[in-house]
Amino acid sequence: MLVGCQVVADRHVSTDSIRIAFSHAMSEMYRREVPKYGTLLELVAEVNTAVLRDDPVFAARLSEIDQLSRISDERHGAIRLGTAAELSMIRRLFAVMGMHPVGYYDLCPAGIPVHSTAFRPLTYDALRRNPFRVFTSLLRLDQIVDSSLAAEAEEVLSRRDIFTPGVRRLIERHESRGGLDEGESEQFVIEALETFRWHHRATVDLTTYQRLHDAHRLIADVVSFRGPHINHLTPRTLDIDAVQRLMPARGIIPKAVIEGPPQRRCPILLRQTSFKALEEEVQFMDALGKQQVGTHTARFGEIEQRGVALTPKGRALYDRLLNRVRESVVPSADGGNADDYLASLSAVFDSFPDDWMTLWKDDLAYFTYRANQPANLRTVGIPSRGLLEQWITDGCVAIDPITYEDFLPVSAAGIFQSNLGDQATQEASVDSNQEEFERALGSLVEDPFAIYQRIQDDSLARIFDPVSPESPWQD
Ligand code: OOG
Ligand code: NI
Repeated sequence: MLVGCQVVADRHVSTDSIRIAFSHAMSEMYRREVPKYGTLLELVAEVNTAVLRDDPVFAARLSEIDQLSRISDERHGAIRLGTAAELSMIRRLFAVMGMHPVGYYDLCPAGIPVHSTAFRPLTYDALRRNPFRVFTSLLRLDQIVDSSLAAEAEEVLSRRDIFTPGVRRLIERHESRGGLDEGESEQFVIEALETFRWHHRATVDLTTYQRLHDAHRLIADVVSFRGPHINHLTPRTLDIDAVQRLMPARGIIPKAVIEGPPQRRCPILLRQTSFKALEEEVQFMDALGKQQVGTHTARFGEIEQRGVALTPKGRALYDRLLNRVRESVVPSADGGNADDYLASLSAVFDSFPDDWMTLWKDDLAYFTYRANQPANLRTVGIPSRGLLEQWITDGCVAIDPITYEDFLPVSAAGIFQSNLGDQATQEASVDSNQEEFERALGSLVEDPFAIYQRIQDDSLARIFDPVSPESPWQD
C-alpha cells in the first residue's frame, strides 16, 4: 500500500503520492546502507523537536502556513550521471513523481567537471505535500584533458543501462496513459529505487579506476559503477548550528564551516554542512577475471536549514556580499581559517536587512499573503503597494516567508570539494553551457524566480481579487 495514497481520475495515483512513497523508500534504503545517516536523522529530529518546544510562536506560525507537517519528512538527495541519454531518461523518471528540472548550476568554475539541475515539485500544493528534491549532475567529459581517457570513459558509459526494463515500461505507461494505477505505482517505486542503489562491484578494472581517479575523483565515481548511487540524503533542520555542535558527540565529524549565509534572525536561502564520505570496499575484476579489492569514497551525509527565497534583487545582494567575503578569505578544507571566515561572513552580512518587514519593503525576498480579517478584502481588488504596506503594518494582512526550495552553486561546490579533498580541485574553467545541458536533458529547465513570483502573486490574488478562485492553491 502507498501510504496516504490519493487516487485521482482514471484510477491514477497522484504524482505527489508516488513521490512521498519513493522518498520514504529511498530514506529506508540509505539508512540501511549508511548507518550514520540514521544517526543524523535522529539528531535532527531531536533538535527540531527542541526548537519547536522552545519557540511556540515560531511553531504556531509554521503550523498556520501548513509547513509544520513537511519538516520532518523533508530531504534532498544527489546523483551524478554520465551521459545525455541517462539525463533525459531520469527527467522522465522524475516526472512520474511530479519532479521537474528547476535551475541550472555550473560547477566548472569551481573546478568540478559537472553541470547540474534540481528535480523538484513546482507548485505550492505539491511542495507542501512533500518537497523531495534531487540535485542531479551530468559529467562533462569535454573537461577531461586526456582525450584518450575521455574516449575510454565514454565507451565504458555507453555499455551500461542504469534503468531496469520494468521502470522503462512504467515510465512509458505513465506518459501514454497520463498516470499509473496503484499496483503500477508500487512497482514503479521498487524499480526506480534500483537506479539509486549502491554497487559493491565496479565495472572497470583497478588500473582503469585509478587512471580515472587521477584525472578527477568525480570521473571515477561516475564511470566505474553500474549505476549513479545516491551519494547523500539530507534532512532539514530548524537549527543547523545546534546540529553542527552536537554531531561530534554522536561520532559524526562535520566539515569546518557551514556553507551559505551566516546565522540570522530571519534565515535566508540555505545553510548546509556535511560529514566526510565513507571509504568503502569495492571489488574490481581484471581482464582475466581475477578479483581485486580496492576502496572508493563517494557517499556522505549532509544537513541543511532552509530560509526565505530571495528575489533577483535579494539574490544579487547575497552574491555580492558572499563574493566580498571570499575575496578576503576562502575557507580551507582543514578548517584552519574557519574563525576568520566566519568573522568576515558575519561582518559583511551585517548590511543584509534582517527583519521581515524590511525584506518585504525592499523587495529582497518572496512572501505569501494571508488576510487576518478576510471579510471585505476580496471586494477591493489588488491594492497598490502603498496600501498593502499600510494593511500589513495595521495587521490586517500577514506576510509569511516563502521557503527557498533550490540550491546554491558556491555552497554545492563547497560540499563537492569537502568530499573530493582539496587536491582534487583542478583548473577552473568558465565554459558554462546551459544550452548544451538542456539539449542533453531534452527540455528547458524552469526558472526558479518565476516559480516563487507565481506563488507570491497567487496568494495576493486569493485574498484581494474577486475573480480569482476561492479554492486553495492550484496545482
Ligand atoms: C552534489 C553536491 C551538491 C548540495 O546540497 O548543494 C549538493 C554532489 O555531491 O553530487 O547536494
Ligand atoms: Ni546536498
